[in-house]
Amino acid sequence: MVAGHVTPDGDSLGCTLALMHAIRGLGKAVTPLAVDGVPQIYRWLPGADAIETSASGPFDLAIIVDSSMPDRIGDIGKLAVSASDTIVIDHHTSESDFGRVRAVNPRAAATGEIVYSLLRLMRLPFSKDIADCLLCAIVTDTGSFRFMNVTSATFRVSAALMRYGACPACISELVFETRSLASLKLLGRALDALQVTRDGRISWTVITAKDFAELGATDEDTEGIVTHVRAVRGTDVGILLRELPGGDVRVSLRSRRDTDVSAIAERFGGGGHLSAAGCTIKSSLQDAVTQILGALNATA
Ligand SMILES: [Mn+2]
Repeated sequence: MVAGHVTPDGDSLGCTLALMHAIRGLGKAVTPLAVDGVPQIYRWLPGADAIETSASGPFDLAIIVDSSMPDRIGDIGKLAVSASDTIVIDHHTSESDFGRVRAVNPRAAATGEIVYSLLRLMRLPFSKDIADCLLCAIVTDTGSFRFMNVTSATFRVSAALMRYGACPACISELVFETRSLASLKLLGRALDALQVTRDGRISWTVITAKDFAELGATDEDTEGIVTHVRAVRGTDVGILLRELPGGDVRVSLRSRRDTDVSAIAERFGGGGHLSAAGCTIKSSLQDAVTQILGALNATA
């Protein structure tokens, strides 16, 4: 089995499917898994319809991508724990030591970069399908090569993937330039509610469960909204707080300078990267705003 994390992104799904193609190329059976299924914007990925949301084990081998902990991959984490052997391929910083083999490099812009290197080291043949999946992983985790995580290695790997026929402009168009009507209206409401802290360091906004229900929005419709929140001139951190139907609050954090938002997210049981992180706070929306701004030493 190959599985990525809950609420999958392009890196998680791209790596899962690239490995599926590579393993099938070896003539071996493989089950690609994503407990939350494939969001609309990633359904064009070659092999996306093979992704299962559950499976029955036991498996000979579990490969976990873009996540270091079995609990980050949801209910199917049990299958990973019970597999005869385990491999973790990831670029998040974490304290976890899950996996007999761990290919973890926090300097990689995307897990796709690491998967590319592993396939190369193993001298496995590349195909356009594999290249499309891995370039999608890189394009999405770097926001089309705009984020601070991009290194010269990111471009070297991407250039190699382009030689197998993968197209960054096509991927960006499919993933970033195409949205549902509900997601654009949700963005409108989020921007309308945008606020900046008294000291001007932090911009934040909220999406209520009512907004969500009125627009008929789905989880994936919140994708990318926090990037707009961070765009306010002079701010270091952008925060999106979304009230979940059950009453908890999902918090997405983005920073643009030296503020380590993963450390803030970890305080609330979440995690992520230096400049992109998230967590869930069990409280009312207003209380979550107070708590998260307090953690960043700011007031509304
Ligand atoms: Mn990733």
